[in-house]
Amino acid sequence: MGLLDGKKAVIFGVANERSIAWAISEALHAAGAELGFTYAGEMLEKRVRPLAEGIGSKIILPCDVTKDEEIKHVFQTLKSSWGGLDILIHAIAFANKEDLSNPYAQTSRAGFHLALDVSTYSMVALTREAAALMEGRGGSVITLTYMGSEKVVPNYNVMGIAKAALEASVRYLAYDLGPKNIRVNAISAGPVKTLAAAGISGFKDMLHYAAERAPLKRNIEAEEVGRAALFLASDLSAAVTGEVLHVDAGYNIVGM
Ligand code: NAD
Ligand code: IMJ
Repeated sequence: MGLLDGKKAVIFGVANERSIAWAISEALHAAGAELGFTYAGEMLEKRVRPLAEGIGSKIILPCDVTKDEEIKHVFQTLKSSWGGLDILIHAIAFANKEDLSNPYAQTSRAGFHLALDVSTYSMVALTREAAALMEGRGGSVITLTYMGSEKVVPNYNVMGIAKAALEASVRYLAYDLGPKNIRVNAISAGPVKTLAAAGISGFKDMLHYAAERAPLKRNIEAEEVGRAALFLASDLSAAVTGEVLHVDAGYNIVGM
């Protein structure tokens, strides 16, 4: 008996086996959930398809979240194949590389729009579609955020603004969807060496810095985010909604 036996989950944000979304997928799969996956463009299909097929997934679809028609197609397929949905995982973020190195004040209008479209609005669009498939059965929506929304983290820049808006979206979506027993929460993860982190100059130093200062005196593992997501996806967290759960070895609580 798994915590998620018979549950259907769709995962947005797997790029490779290091993705936080993949660690979450493994945790949900081990608990008995059936998973569907999307990938952002043909380049990533060759990475995502073998991972997904390896855990028996049948639904593997392209979805660039800046394209409404691709989002629609994903949820139409989920409706015809599964007839409903229980869990949505949103683990997507993107900003132009130069906007993560230049001073924040230099962010262009186009760069600002792109970061908030991909990293923030996508959560609203996907949650709206997911909620239609969760009608009458309830559900759990989970997104990924980072402490750069609450405090200045050098170079996080426009992503910090996108994550602040994402966390506020979690609260507003939780309020809207609560009456349908659809819960909406975020996990604020500590730094993990994924594709989204690999391109950041000085990332290794950031890992050391965080590990030295965190109460647990270490960094986190993606699997630990997976287990927190299992909690938020399952009935263990039945009364938790609108929450930002920090999975960061306690780093965020430290003032000095
Ligand atoms: P990752 O690179 O493995 O995942 C990011 C995903 O975003 C990729 O799968 C990519 O394909 C997807 N994506 C980008 N643009 C897209 C688009 N237009 N349409 C659809 N998908 C798109 O890196 P990750 O670290 O696993 O990131 C997942 C989430 O976790 C992100 O929201 C990130 O902000 C968050 N997060 C990461 C860390 C960290 O240190 N790695 C810490 C806290 C939060
Ligand atoms: C990203 C930038 C600066 C500092 C950072 C990060 N720290 C951490 C991250 C300290 C942990 C990773 N993170 C939490 C992200 O959300 C990353 C998002 C991201 C990364 C890239 C790199 C490649 C690119 N665009 C990106 N857009 C968003 O071109």
